Amino acid sequence: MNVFVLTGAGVSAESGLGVFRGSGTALWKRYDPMQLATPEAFARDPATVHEFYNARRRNLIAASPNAAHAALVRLEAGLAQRGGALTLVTQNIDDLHERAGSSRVIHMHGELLKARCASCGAVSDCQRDLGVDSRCGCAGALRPHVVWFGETPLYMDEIYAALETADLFVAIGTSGAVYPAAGLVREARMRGVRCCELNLEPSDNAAEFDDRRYGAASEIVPSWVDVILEK
Ligand code: BV8
Ligand code: ZN
Repeated sequence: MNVFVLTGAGVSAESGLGVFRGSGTALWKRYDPMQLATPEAFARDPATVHEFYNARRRNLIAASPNAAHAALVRLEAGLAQRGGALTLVTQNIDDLHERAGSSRVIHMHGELLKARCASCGAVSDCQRDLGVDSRCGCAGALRPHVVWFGETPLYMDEIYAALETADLFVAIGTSGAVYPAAGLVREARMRGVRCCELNLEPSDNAAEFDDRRYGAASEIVPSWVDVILEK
């Protein structure tokens, strides 16, 4: 059985990372991601955008994966033992899936712990604060390696290819508000794939799902994985 999982900010919420919509932590009251996660904001006020990502990077480094991340590691191993596979696509820019032990994570919106050079495009690991003076070896300016609104998501060809072989599509902890990520469930349905939503509350595209389970990810994801692996 091949399972395609798409995660959003809700899967990292119980690890203390902010969600974009709904009740947020203090960090999100100070900054509006919709205003700052754009190339225009970065061009206009790079120092503030760097500060926004520096605060999230520090928060992430101090955070830990939760039971939902761990359950997806168990799912990956369990499917492989049965000759199947897990494709894990995330909208999140955190590395909590990797730190929990997931072996292949497709970050369609980039990664907070990486930086990209505006001149040569080189992507490098980044655990420290970035600023307007941060430079690449080629002397180009560094920006967070994340996909901002208006920019093209990463790995889309690989993502659509994985949908071709999926037996089940599961969205976890996402509001279904951001495209093209929110359009993936419809792509799955058009291919006749069964779709399931695991979230705290109904997402904007809840009607597109065949099954829907609501609750905190750290509770409903482990119990859902138990059901999948018992089948
Ligand atoms: C693009 C990185 C062209 C930066 C992010 C139609 C088609 C195509 C594009 C558009 C379109 N309409 C509009 C657009 C433009 C735009 C868009 O979608 N705008 C929205 C606002 C309408 N899209 C883009 O610009 C994208 N680029 O379209 O390029 C293109 C198109 C197709 C193919 C090629 C090219 C780029 C979008 C990427 C932006 N970057 N992140 C950063 O992180 O700072 S998006 C950012 O917001 C996140 O990455 C994430 O994707 C999104 C937030 O969504 P969620 O993850 O769902 O998080 P959210 O807070 O919304 O929801 C959390 C959910 O969890 C909630 O439902 C909550 O109830 C639940 N929850 C909370 N706690 C828990 C929980 N669940 C379980 N347990 C809990 N404890
Ligand atoms: Zn460079």
